[in-house]
Amino acid sequence: MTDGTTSVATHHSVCPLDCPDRCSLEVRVQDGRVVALDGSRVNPVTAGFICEKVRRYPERVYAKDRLLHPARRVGAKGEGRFEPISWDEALDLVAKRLQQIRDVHGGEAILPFAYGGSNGLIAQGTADERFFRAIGASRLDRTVCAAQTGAVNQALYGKMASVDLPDFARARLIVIWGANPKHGNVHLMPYLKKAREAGGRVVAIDPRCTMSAAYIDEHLPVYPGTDIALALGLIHHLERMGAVDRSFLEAHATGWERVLARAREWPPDHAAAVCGVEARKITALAEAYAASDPALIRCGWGLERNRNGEAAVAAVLALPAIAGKFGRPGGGYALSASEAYGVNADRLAGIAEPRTRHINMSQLGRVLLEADPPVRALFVYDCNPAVTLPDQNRVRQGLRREDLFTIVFDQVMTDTARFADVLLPATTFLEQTDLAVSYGTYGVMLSEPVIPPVGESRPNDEVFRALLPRLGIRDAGPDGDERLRAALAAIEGPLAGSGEGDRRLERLRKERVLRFNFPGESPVQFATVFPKTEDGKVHLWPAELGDDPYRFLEPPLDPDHPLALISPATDRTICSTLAETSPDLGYVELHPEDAAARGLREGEDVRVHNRLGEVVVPLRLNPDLRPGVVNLPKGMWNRHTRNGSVGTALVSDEVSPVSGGARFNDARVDVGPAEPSARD
Ligand SMILES: Nc1nc2c(c(=O)[nH]1)N[C@H]1C(S)=C(S)[C@@H](COP(=O)(O)OP(=O)(O)OC[C@H]3O[C@@H](n4cnc5c(=O)[nH]c(N)nc54)[C@H](O)[C@@H]3O)O[C@H]1N2
Ligand SMILES: Nc1nc2c(c(=O)[nH]1)N[C@H]1C(S)=C(S)[C@@H](COP(=O)(O)OP(=O)(O)OC[C@H]3O[C@@H](n4cnc5c(=O)[nH]c(N)nc54)[C@H](O)[C@@H]3O)O[C@H]1N2
Ligand code: SF4
Ligand SMILES: [Mo]
Repeated sequence: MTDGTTSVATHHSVCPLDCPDRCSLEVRVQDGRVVALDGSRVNPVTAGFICEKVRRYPERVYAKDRLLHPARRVGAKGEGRFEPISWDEALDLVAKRLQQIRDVHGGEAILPFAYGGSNGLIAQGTADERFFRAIGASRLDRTVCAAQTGAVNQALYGKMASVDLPDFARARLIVIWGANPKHGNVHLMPYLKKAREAGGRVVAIDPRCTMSAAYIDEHLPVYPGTDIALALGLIHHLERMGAVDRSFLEAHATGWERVLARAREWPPDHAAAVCGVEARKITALAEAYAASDPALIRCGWGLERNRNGEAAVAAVLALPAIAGKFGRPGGGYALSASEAYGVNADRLAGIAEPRTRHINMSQLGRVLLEADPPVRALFVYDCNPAVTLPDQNRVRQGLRREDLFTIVFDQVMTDTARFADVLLPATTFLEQTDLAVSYGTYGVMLSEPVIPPVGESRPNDEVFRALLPRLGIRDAGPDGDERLRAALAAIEGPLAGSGEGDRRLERLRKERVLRFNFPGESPVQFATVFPKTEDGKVHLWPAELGDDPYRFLEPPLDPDHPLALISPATDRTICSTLAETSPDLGYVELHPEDAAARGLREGEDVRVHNRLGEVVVPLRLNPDLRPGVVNLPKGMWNRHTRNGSVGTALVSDEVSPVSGGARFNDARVDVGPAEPSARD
């Protein structure tokens, strides 16, 4: 406007990032630019507040790293030099190369590569999936997160709906096991406080203490990868105390005798020697768990990411069955809310899954270098594999292959984007339409654009819809409101308005959220929601988990690299998203004793290393970390470290035995001065 007035408006939106909280937002737009985001009350658990990182989201929308035009590589692979081209040129080029590769080598030579960039139902699994299924591309097994917890929950409970956040306030004992809600699930925190105000206790099991005394009563510093020992030690003591709920188990479970027999091999003293938590604390927790009603376990994702992950999650999820903790609000377990509903992938894609080969995403490096027949085209979107996957150096080596045609479709110039042959600019959630489902709260929300696309960026589904006819597939699937209706119809579960057919979208537009309706307010395990196994029972020794679901594998022993590496989430990023807005993300944490033993001081540059790689970053001392454990934050970009490598460079791409899940918290490293010679 020329008269000096400004236009300011507030719009509703939904945060689609890979975070369980799924906040409903209010977005302030001034003269067509997003100036501020905050929480709204559309999703009741958002309660009007959001995390600090998404408050910084306008920095991403208008970042200097933002991709504004399609572009073609002009420099060497990975160098990051590009020239702008038009969308038509870009789409024609992508279509031509994919068609050539498919004609000569078959569709399986093409690997779609997408994970958690956006949790919206439209952004992933719709037109993109239709495209890759139609051309017979390789299938991607998504194992980089929650593969182990998902497989175990499926095997034991057929996936049962989790206890909802507000019901945490009712629990008398909450065990936060391998989760860090302070950073990764911040809307749980008020309910922990409420539970404590009502006299409940909160115990955290984690190699580092992340929460203050305002939120937790006790912290048990388990050694990484040994939760199976701790959980079996608890079961052992429960049996010794006579606190096993045999009548529940007889009526509702199978395989429990075998679990009890296994736990008899784990008296608390033995468990303590393995997991590093004192025996008296193990017995005290078992006693508190037996005595508390309701008692609730929040199982996170920190404990799954090692060789014993599946066994540990199985033993942890067995606890509420063994101790008879189901059947009342606030009792049982919480893992992922997505278990309350299904999304019919075939319906969402509008096409059946082809019988093409499966590729484990956690092994991208070795796949690019060794797969036979080779992968010749890689189409990356919603993902930043150059930094987020195990064995970073091998991934980079694969991405450097001259004969690999790589398309990267992203919002900003990520470390992966630098390896592209063709770059496609994506809209952010503020510029596109989506349906937001959640793995932490129970509702579906609609988010519609609040600003026009920045630069020439486009939403995922628009791009794949434009590619479909270019590869000769005439039916590009539904568009506009039809695609929203189709996506709503693909949701299987007790979603509000299920009988209303096509009117459901109008209701969603008006009310902004459709809740999942359980009898009563929220799911109560074994009262209103039940295992979805075929016989409705808990399978405590399920065949799906192999011949010995509770087997303990010795952690790695490497005298040259004695420290256990963990790399959990921080409050700065969601995975690697928003790392560009956080220049000080690069650091490593050590316990002061471990630093002193190595003559290392706070703030100096140190080298974290093992046989796979090294990371040079400034040192931070953290007395809340268990001695013997090193913490390198998840989500760094190469620019955050002195040597351009991140924590995943130290993580092997060996995967978990049952579900093929990544093992980010299973590496061993040592830490030394950045320049050893200068010290001698
Ligand atoms: N701010 C923020 N929020 C996020 C994310 C993010 O990157 N940033 N990521 C989102 C995603 S994709 C996910 S999957 C979730 C993950 O959320 P969480 O379940 O909280 O997972 P992590 O942050 O990986 O790790 C949780 C805790 O497990 C501990 N831990 C590590 N190894 C072990 C172990 O062997 N045993 C036990 N008991 N604990 C261990 C870590 O120290 C950490 O405090 O968070 C989501 N929310
Ligand atoms: N060291 C370490 N690494 C880890 C983990 C760990 O514990 N430790 N945990 C792992 C976990 S839990 C996860 S979930 C993975 C996640 O790893 P990734 O799936 O790689 O997630 P992000 O790093 O967030 O990258 C998502 C990308 O998608 C882009 N994006 C967002 N929205 C859209 C969209 O609508 N369209 C398109 N085309 N692009 C979009 C974002 O800009 C971003 O670059 O990381 C894993 N990596
Ligand atoms: S990242 Fe999580 S806490 Fe932050 S706004 Fe998004 S949903 Fe909310
Ligand atoms: Mo994740």
